[in-house]
Amino acid sequence: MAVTFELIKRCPATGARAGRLYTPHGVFDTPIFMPVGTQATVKAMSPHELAVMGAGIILSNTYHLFLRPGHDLVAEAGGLHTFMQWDRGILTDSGGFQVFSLGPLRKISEEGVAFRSHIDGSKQFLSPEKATEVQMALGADIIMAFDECMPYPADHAYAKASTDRTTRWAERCLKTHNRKDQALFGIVQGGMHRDLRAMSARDLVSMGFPGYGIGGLSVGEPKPLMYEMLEETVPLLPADKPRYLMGVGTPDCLVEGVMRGVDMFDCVFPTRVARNGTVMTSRGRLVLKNAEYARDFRPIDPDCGCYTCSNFSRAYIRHLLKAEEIFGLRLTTTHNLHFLIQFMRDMRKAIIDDSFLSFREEFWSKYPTP
Ligand code: PRF
Ligand code: ZN
Repeated sequence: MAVTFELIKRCPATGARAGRLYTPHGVFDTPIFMPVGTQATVKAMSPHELAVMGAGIILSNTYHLFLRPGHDLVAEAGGLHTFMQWDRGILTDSGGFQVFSLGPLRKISEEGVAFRSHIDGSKQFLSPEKATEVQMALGADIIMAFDECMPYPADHAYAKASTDRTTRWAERCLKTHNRKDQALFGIVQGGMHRDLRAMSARDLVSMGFPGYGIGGLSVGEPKPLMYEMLEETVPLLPADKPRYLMGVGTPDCLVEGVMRGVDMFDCVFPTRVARNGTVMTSRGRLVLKNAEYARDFRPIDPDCGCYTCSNFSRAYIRHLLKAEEIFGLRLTTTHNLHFLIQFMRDMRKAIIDDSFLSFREEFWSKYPTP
């Protein structure tokens, strides 16, 4: 098996778990946050910098790499790891989310999704078979089934039809997939309907995937509803397989997701907001361009050990951002990624030390209510 999961510790009071993911490109502790490298680069960071801050797996996107530079070219380069010079883990998302974000540019059928490229307007088609072939060519350690991430809200009838189709698509992905050094994860959908979440989880589990994505959440619904859907889904997934909550990565959702038994997360949030000067701390976000930081010579977060916080002040970084110097966004991105990676390490340690609930309590005592 290409990718295996070892469950190391379960929190006695909650669903939280500490585990370890074994891949052909290294062994990674869970819970884990995966930085997003959509176009075969985590924006503004070198692979060396990512490794230094302790990133284990990064996420990249089938949709983008299929359109540009093309999966054939990446395969010719020796695969995505060689092409981008990242020798740790890579997970590719299937395109099932990006394609559905295109709105009027796409048309869904049982066969797959026809869409127009956001780059040149050319006509394109992705199906479960094609998305799987593209991901086999890219060569990530973990690849995702081609699914539909339905819009929110979606009524029960639409959600049922969509979820059943996602399940049929997952079967087609499984049939197409033949790389033994790569794991294919199924993706649970079901909209915001408890019965459909449970149905989706049961149907996918019966197909025996080596791991499960939980999709269709964090699509505009209130957070308590997302937590409720997690509570409906996660207990139905096998305890000895990793669970990955797709597209979620703010500190509050990470704590609440881990408490409900999620092992893996990804989100563009920390890298995207960093590039507009927003940084994360244990007390919430700071918008560094605000005037209040002009003469603030403290680090972003005095408790953070990242390169940025070990060397530079809020006032200096604010100056760089105001002057539109590239180094400013490299510093904010470095901090945000380090912050989340360290946050996951701290949570894992708390789970292992049987202190996860007090970790969560302390987190919420400092963090502003969203
Ligand atoms: N499906 C896929 N990728 C995703 C999602 C999904 O539902 C989400 C939902 N938050 C993020 N990324 N394939
Ligand atoms: Zn920092």
